[in-house]
Amino acid sequence: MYFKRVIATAIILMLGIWFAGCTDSAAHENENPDVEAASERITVGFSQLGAESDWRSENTESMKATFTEENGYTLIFEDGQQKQANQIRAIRMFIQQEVDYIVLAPVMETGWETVLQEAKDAGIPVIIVDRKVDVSDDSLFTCWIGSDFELEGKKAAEWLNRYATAKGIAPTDIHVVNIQGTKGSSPQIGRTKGLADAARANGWDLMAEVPGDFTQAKGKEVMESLLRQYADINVVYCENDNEAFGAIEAIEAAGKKVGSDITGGEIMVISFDGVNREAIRYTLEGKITCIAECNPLHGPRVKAMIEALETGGTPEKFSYVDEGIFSADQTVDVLNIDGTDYEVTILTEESMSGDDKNR
Ligand code: GYE
Repeated sequence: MYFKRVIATAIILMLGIWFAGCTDSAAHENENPDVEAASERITVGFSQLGAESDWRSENTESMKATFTEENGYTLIFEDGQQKQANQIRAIRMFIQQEVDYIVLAPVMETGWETVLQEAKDAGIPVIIVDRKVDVSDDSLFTCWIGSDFELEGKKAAEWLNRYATAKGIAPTDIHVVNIQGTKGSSPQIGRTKGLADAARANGWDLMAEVPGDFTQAKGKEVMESLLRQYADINVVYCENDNEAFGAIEAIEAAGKKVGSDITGGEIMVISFDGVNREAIRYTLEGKITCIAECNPLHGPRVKAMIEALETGGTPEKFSYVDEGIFSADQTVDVLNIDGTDYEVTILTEESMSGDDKNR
């Protein structure tokens, strides 16, 4: 009996010591600064649409460089690989993980109602970045930051209009094809409209509009087939620089020349973005005649929105980034669009030398 009691007491004592050790180590864990910092960090789930272009790489980089642990964030990054279904899956995962904010760069405008409603029901604010979502109820997202894509398109088209007028080129002598971006995405919709409206207003021959998915490979493929179909193309309007790189390859492989002498047999390349060195180099060489800028550096802008929300503020529902237009050709120095003047930045070797940034 006694012996049994001694054993029981010993077991109880041992359990007691073990339990104390556990609580002790748990208490220590809470004192661990890393664990504490992690619980204080803001968790952001970012659904990026893919990695189709240089613009997209810069955009991803900007987000990753902003939402760092040093800045007080835990970033969960998901690449949608151009598929809306992947993005929807990522958002549902973020909801399950109970992130503090969801940031969505949507591949296309439509089809988001259900999943955004789910995020709203879970009480998670959603910030839309870059492209827009087309939803009937604006309360399904907190705010949006990006570019005015139609204005970009208007700038590029007005540049062509001013150039043609200055050179005495008749509108009917402009035979333009449009290599569009991803169908149904905001930049495609806006940039396509910018050109189509200008073609109608000015009387240009807009021969074809074909999607090139914002990639170099597709840009090349589309241009090859357009060159086979139409002999008199003298302007190609590419809805981003990567498509322009592909189109230039196709034009040169077909034995034709890219450049601004469109009544002398050259094919003028007009493009969008202007975010990497190659695009700027091509512009200085006259291979790309004009680029309407599209700025991808949204990380700090999204962070400012989150900071405002954290302190009880209300960011603007829609915030547009200011953007320019670049050319190495000096024919057009200013554009007027809807009553506002936009100066053309004339790129020169001198102005670009010593610029070791990506643009
Ligand atoms: O112009 C293009 C990219 O949505 C603004 O997507 C963005 C566009 C950009 O792939 O290069």
